[in-house]
Amino acid sequence: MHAKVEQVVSGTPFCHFIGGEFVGSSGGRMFDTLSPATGEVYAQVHEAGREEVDAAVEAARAALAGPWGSMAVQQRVALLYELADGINARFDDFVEAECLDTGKPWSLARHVDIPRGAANFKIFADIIKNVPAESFMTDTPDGAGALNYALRVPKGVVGVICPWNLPLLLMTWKVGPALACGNAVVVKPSEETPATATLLGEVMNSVGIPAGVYNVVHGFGPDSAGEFLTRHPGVDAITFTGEVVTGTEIMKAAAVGLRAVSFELGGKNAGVVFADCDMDRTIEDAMRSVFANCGQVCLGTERVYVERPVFDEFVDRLRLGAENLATGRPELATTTLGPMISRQQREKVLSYYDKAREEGAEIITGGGVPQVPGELGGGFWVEPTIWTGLPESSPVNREEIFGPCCHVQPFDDEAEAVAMANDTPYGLATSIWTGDASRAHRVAAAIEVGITWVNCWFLRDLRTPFGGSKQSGIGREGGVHSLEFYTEMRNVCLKL
Ligand code: NAD
Ligand code: 6OD
Repeated sequence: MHAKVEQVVSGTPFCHFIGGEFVGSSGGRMFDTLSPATGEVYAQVHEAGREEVDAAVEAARAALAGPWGSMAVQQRVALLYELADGINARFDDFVEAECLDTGKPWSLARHVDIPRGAANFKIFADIIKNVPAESFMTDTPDGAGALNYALRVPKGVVGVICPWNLPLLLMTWKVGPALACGNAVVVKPSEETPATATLLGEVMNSVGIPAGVYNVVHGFGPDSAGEFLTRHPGVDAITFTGEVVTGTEIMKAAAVGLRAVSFELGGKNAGVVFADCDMDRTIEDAMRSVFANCGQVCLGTERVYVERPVFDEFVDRLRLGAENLATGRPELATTTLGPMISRQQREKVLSYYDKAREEGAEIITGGGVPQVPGELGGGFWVEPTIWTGLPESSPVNREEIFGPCCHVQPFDDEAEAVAMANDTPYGLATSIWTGDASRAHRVAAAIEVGITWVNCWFLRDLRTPFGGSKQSGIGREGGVHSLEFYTEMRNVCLKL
């Protein structure tokens, strides 16, 4: 066990969190979790079997039948505020835990992951507090009338299946609204990133969230905790963030018992740069959208279309930016690029680097593995990479790579750019950079994605609908849209 982990997350190895207690697996099954920055095992984790998943679902159900189920909304809201404050009170612990698990630079976790982890509780506490009730006065033949009003009730036990790229942020993005709406949850964090979900259990207890409201079971997907949870008949709804193929499996599991699903899936997002853009700002945004979190962001840009007159300038400036990124120890302020999450993910990304080379891409920069000295030598590093010259039909341009890389392609007019941006089975996000507001509106309306950013990237207002079109997802979360998923409406008709 890494010395730091013992200070940050109590309980070694990492335990499940069930019914307010940290518990191990009955058979003692464990798996290793690695530090992506060094490639070394840094902790062990209990792997849940059916028994632990059953216990977690039972604990969640018991919580709904207990004080949590009858708690006044104001009290729930107050607890969610305390939870957010509890995360902030242990801010540095969360940063360390997240960075041990992912290898991402501390600066990123400090500015994005952990603040959003806390904000996800406050925003949905505010939304549930202010949601209007729906009611209608109805005419009746006798003239007396009737009052129709809708009750908003929790769905029940929600299964939350999480990915590894933004572990706390994406988990609380689901747990926040689920709890605000009065549900109880069973979370299955990614096997790659068990730490912050476990740590959150400590905060839940410290602020007095009733036992069983938040449960965590660790493990893998198929024939492990993920599958046991999504197939469990005691789970009323499933919210999932991850790959399309996994979503397909989870949808089959959810079909049994006709459980509702909300899916946030992969992307192959386009960035469109028009010649009239503010190039300084565009390069700054494009650098983030391609390389932030080492390209492991579902909203990241892997295809960039640039209007021909500024193509060379854009490519050259993006290259300069990429070459200035610095790998290094996550805690150093000078580190701006972390590793891939795992050896497997690194192999996947490098296979696209090979493919691009074989297909004759012009490699603007990168394309390999950087020299990283010392204890980081065993980490899962790859070079930030930019290509041009590949056809749109290349797998490099069609498949989600999820690495620090992009292909840049020139275009000659707006219609061509829109057609290329839309030529994908995915539909998650697009960024447009232009100085022409009319063009921005026109292009945004024509692009088939859930989110279009104009002259920015990953600028989030948590009240807005969030989700993917085409194969990038099912449903929308965010603001009142989350309430639609995490609650059920029941109508009452009262004859006057
Ligand atoms: P993944 O699909 O491999 O795994 C996600 C989770 O599903 C993990 O917890 C895993 O253990 C679990 N799982 C795997 N198989 C399962 C099964 N059969 N039943 C139940 N659970 C199962 O995804 P990942 O590699 O962790 O994350 C990267 C992917 O997630 C990328 O495709 C990325 O685009 C996508 N993603 C999308 C969004 C979004 O908002 N649209 C956000 C983040 C990540
Ligand atoms: O910001 C969010 O709410 C969100 N779901 C971001 C997803 C990022 C994907 O990696």
